[in-house]
Amino acid sequence: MQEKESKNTKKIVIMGLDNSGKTSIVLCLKGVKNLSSFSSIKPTRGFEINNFHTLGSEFNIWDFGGQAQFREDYFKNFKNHIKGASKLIYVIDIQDRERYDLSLEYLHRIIMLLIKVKVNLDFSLFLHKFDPDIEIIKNEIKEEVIQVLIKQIEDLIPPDFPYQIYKTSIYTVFQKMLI
Ligand SMILES: Nc1nc2c(ncn2[C@@H]2O[C@H](COP(=O)(O)OP(=O)(O)OP(=O)(O)O)[C@@H](O)[C@H]2O)c(=O)[nH]1
Ligand SMILES: [Mg+2]
Repeated sequence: MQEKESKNTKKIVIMGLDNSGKTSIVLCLKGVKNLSSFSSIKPTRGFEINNFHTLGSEFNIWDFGGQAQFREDYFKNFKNHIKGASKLIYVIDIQDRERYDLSLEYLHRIIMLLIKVKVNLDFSLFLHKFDPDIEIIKNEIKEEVIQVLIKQIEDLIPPDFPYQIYKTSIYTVFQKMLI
């Protein structure tokens, strides 16, 4: 889809590892409610721009597919990709414990580049797939696990870099719990 040029358009960038749920989040933000749209999502190849109108504003969401083959490319042209963005959402799949370290490494690279190119944007971290009853269904994802992850995030982000962390899930369409 083409990027719409407008003064009132807000550009939002969404990044994170493959399968973390970025495209599903974009569908939620667009107000898609029918479940079949969610089950037919395919891995995003490269980046896709979604335009939509909500709450009296026009949004362009740049959804950066997270597969390894694409991640390197984004860093080569990072400044252009984030140019004009007012918000960056970084998504971590909390159900994918084996890849927490890889996701934190990707997060760290993004933050270091944001600092280097001196862009001023609102940075949000979504601890995603935080489904209702997660502790019961996924026995291994206990609150301590999340607290350790949050501590690791806090340790890798420089203290003067502002950000917010939210717990999110598409099953609570679409709930953000500020921690
Ligand atoms: N349990 C659970 N699954 C989710 C949630 N959000 C997304 N998923 C599932 O996670 C899988 C990957 O979702 P996508 O939205 O395609 O992930 P992505 O981050 O866009 O992946 P790439 O395009 O490869 O970068 C799909 O099977 C979704 O149904 C959630 O909140 N909870
Ligand atoms: Mg995707």
